[in-house]
Amino acid sequence: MLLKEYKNLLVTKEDKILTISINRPKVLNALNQELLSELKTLLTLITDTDFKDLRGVILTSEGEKAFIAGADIKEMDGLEDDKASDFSALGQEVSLLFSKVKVPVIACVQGYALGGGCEMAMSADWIYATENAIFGLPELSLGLIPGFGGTKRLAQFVGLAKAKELIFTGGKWTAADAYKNLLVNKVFANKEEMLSFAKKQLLKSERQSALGVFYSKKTMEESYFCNMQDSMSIEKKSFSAIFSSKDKRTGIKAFLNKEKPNFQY
Ligand code: DAK
Repeated sequence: MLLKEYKNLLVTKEDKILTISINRPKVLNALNQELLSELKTLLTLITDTDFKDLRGVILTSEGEKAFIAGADIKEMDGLEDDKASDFSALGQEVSLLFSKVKVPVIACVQGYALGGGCEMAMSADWIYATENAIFGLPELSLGLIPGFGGTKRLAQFVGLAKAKELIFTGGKWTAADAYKNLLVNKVFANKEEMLSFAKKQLLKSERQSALGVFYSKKTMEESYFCNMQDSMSIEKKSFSAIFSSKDKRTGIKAFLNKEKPNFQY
């Protein structure tokens, strides 16, 4: 079901890891509405997929030069003013769907991640990059502003002042800058090393309770912008939910018996 043919995406699955590769390399993987609609369809299917079949998702792209060079500027040129809100809504919907996926999602970035591309990367749970990666939100140079959640998410990753500086000045960050500013978790010499490390990290969750990963992600997403008291309430709700699970009994019993847990939720 997940592995059906898409015009603008390559989707593969190995060891319960699903890899989504954006596939419009001739235009540096620019995001047009057709591609975003395909991503929406695929991510909706993924959010309904159980941990038994899926332990992690990698978002990457085809071609050496770019992860995604932004929203498709040629398509935007022909976009009527009253359709801008639909376009923004579609991009935002796609970016929000990543947070609903029950397993970790890692963006693996090589080359340009600009505008909507940087915003898509920031929609993942975390970002890895190759040394040649370039990040930026250059929308202001086109007379626009970021429209797929970038004004919020960049500040979430790097803090408000750094985010304002990058957006207002149209600056570009190398992978090293992005790592220093906490936008990127780790930098790699090449794509193969990056993908192989991402897979290893995702497969570590095989040894964790998948239900624990799901509840941690849900709790962290829901509580990030809440005050401490509301965050505690959200955590308490998730904690109570997992406390009555089979995984909790399995994990505690295995520890007490000095055995390896075999989590099945
Ligand atoms: N859209 C469409 N085509 C693109 C593209 C893009 N974003 N980026 C590159 N291409 C195409 C080029 O036109 C070229 O096509 P051909 O001429 O060969 O047909 C091909 O990809 C190769 O690109 P270049 O020849 O330009 O390659 P270079 O190595 O010389 O330069 C570059 C690479 C990444 C520096 C350059 O291509 C570039 O500056 N690209 C644009 C980057 C950019 O400005 N990105 C931000 C896009 S704006 C909103 C919703 C969303 C957004 C905003 C508002 N609402 C509805 C409110 C989001 C906006 C954006 O993302």
